[in-house]
Amino acid sequence: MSLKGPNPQHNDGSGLRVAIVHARWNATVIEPLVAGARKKLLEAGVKEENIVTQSCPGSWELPIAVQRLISASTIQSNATGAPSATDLLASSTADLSVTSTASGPFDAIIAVGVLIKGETMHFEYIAEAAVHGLMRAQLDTGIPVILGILTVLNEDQAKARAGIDGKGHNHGEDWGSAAVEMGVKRQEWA
Ligand code: DLZ
Repeated sequence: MSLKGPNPQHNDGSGLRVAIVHARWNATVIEPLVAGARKKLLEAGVKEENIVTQSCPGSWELPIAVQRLISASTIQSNATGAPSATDLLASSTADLSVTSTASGPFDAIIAVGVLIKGETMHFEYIAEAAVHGLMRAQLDTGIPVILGILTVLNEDQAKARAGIDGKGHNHGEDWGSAAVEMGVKRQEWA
């Protein structure tokens, strides 16, 4: 057992539906993080068609994207003929890249963003607001939202936390495992 890290448990994700919502800022770091999360979802048995991936401009937009995605998927699962999560998001959030059209409520959502500290106060404002917004989204809806926002001082730290160039550890993998565990627990605790 390691001193640091989540010490992941094995959970069966075959009955889960999971969304990954990622910001497009710092895309070279975002891409391996999303890939790491997807890898762990698939390894746990989550079906390809039950993984929905969406994007939004930056980390600031993650809370509203997560909230709309949850809300749209719940509406979709409650009303026959209602618009799908994908339809609602496409009309409400800018430039979303849809990689799956599966429908139904989500058991967990992974919000992925990379904030790199610059010379302005943007970093602090966005980080605090996004983290609070994601906490609010999960407590308001009861759908676990996995905090996949890296807050780092420079690009080297960002790369190390995404496992780029074989250095460090890809934190996206931990987020995928956390989503499976919390998705299973959400179903057990329903
Ligand atoms: C504006 C901005 C800055 C300076 N830095 C980042 C960043 O490091 N990571 C990130 O995800 N987004 C950043 N953004 C964009 C904001 O999150 C947001 O998309 C814009 O302010 C538009 O609302």
